[in-house]
Amino acid sequence: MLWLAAVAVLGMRAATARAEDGHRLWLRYPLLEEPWRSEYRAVAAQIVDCSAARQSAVAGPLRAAQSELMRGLTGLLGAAPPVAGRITEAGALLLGTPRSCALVARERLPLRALGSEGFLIRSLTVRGRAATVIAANTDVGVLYGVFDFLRLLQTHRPVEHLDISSRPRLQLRVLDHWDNLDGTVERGYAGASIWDWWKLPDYLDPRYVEYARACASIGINGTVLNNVNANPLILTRPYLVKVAALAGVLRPYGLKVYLSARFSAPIDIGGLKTADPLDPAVRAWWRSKVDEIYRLIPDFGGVLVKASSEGQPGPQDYGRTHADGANMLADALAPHGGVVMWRAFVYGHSREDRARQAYDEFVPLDGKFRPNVLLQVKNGPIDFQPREPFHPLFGAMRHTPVMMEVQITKEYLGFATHLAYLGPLYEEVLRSDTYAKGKGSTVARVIDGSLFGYRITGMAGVANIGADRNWTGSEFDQANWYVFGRLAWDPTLGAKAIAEEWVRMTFSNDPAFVAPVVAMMMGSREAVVDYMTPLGLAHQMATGTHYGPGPWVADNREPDWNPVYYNRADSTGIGFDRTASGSDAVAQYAPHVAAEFSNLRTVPEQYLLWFHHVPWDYRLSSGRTLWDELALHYTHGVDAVRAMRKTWNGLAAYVDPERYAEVAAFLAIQEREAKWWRDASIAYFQTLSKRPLPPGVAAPAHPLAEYEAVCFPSSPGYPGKTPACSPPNPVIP
Ligand code: GCV
Repeated sequence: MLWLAAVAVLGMRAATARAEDGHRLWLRYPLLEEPWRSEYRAVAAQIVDCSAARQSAVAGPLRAAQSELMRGLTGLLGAAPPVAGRITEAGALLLGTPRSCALVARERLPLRALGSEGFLIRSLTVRGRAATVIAANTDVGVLYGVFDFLRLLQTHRPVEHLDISSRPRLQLRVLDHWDNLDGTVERGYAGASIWDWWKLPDYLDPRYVEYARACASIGINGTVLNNVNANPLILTRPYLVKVAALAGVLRPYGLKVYLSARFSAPIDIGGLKTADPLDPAVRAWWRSKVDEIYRLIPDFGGVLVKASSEGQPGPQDYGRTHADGANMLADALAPHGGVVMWRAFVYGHSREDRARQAYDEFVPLDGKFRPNVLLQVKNGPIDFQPREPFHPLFGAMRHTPVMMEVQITKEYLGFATHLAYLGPLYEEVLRSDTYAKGKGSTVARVIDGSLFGYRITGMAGVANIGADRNWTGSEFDQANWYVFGRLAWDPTLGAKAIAEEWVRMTFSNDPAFVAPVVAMMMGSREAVVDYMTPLGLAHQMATGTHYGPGPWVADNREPDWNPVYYNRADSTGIGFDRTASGSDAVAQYAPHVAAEFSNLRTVPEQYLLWFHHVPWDYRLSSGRTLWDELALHYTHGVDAVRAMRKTWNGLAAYVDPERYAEVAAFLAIQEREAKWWRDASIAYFQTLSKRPLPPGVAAPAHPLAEYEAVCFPSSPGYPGKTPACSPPNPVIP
């Protein structure tokens, strides 16, 4: 009882003292206005701590659940509800599992179908009094149920007659941190890493608990702590002790810890001469390393591996296959219940078409992986572009669980300063139909296991989290963390509904604010597509930093690092021919999809230049030429950002000044950079198309040479790499 009271008092003080700097994410729990406060008070008049004598005293998910409920109710209702060991008044909140709470057990609730993480929230009468039960088979299920209940309150939903049951559709819902041991974050735009390796294990930053709460609130149940471009030192004893300390903090919130493993670790830190996966000494080394990890972290989740990819060591260095490499690690992890998430992001520079490579390498290996291996496949075949068609490996691996990797951090979508809500991007790929087993074979059904009967399922998001006060570098990027978790829990949820939840919890429930902001968010990703890479273009960003436009770049050593490799623009037209007359990458899709994408008349225009090299004068469905349409898309992108600014300018009354000002400033940056993208792209492509701009489209403000000369000496998210930049000229014309 004492700790509950203490949490309540602290929670109240905290709620009044802190400025709105975004730190509290969507878990702000501000005092509700009437009539909500009174209505909810009646339903949450008392917390019944029916397991007081046992579980709630022990640090674990049940205690976290009770503490969160108390924190939430204290903030939202303005006072801590009384806590008692039994029901003493109407409006009792009862939480627990049948094992932890006899009252829950007596209700004989239909919990079986909820599995080990699902929950049920039901309004019923217990001992003659109105009560709301938040029940699950496990303590962590109760924790998820509490967050869901608090979400209802935070978003002003009715709670008198609840009958909710929910279970995650995917088993592994993990954040992949590309965090380096020196505190930098690859492709991170929110400051330094939140993991303070220097002070661990002795000092446990309170941020770790806040991180765990935020993850649990959206159902994330795993975290890969270190960059896939992995430093082998993470697997040495001193670092494993630090990892174990972190695991101890995250465990009560249902978060399992995973590590990225460098394939050459047996050489780097093990003193062996080889990392050949078939070498008995190498296999023994990994077995003993994994045993050591599990002695320190008994619930360790497993490893993520980037191997034989982008210069990373891997099994191909020894003439072995990806399956040989993954299976070696899987064999070491299997006795402990750990998994291998083996990445399919592979490409070699000599290829005619990089988009083909992953499919070509992995499909022949389907069925050759151990049962505890998942293939982690990026949403599209190239690399987290503003828009890509779905990766052809979704639907092609019938016997190997495929999990999807999306990027939450916005490496290719304007870093932290561009407002781009990624819900529509994730939704687009999840709803894409692979036709692997006929119509309705969506990517969501591939990754939730229902299409091919995968035994393990999952989704990973490359985290956008850093040590900035607001966690993600901008207020609106918090929504991308949020939507990732919600869709990983249930890929059939809608991006728009999730945006609305987030806006209501993060900012305000006022309809005059919610409607325009949700509309702005829902259009924001398309705006980025338009001003950066419209009509199926991809990878037009400046090399290395991926900051700003570089469609003319052609001087990189490796062909597929050059934007010109992707746009293939010349005097005849623009676009990458991936049909049978070109690289034939389209043949990697199921016949129905391949036929649709191959045909110029049926390919969705949003993928036009991804699959086809199209003459400048080709007429699109609008009746306009490709050139005119391209110019209009770039211009629409800029106009859309202007409209977002206008919308936001009208909303100052609904937002605290701190967050209002930050968003306003970032939208101004975004408008300037959107215009830069538009002008630079049009200026370059016009040198090839040699066509006039259509009516209503302004000429670029400056000559092409000025855009080509822009060059940043450094940029966030690209640690330790010096961009090819001589002389530096960080002036956007
Ligand atoms: C972690 C892209 C990024 C790299 C990243 C890589 C990957 O190439 O630019 O920074 O490396 O993807 O996903 O492995």
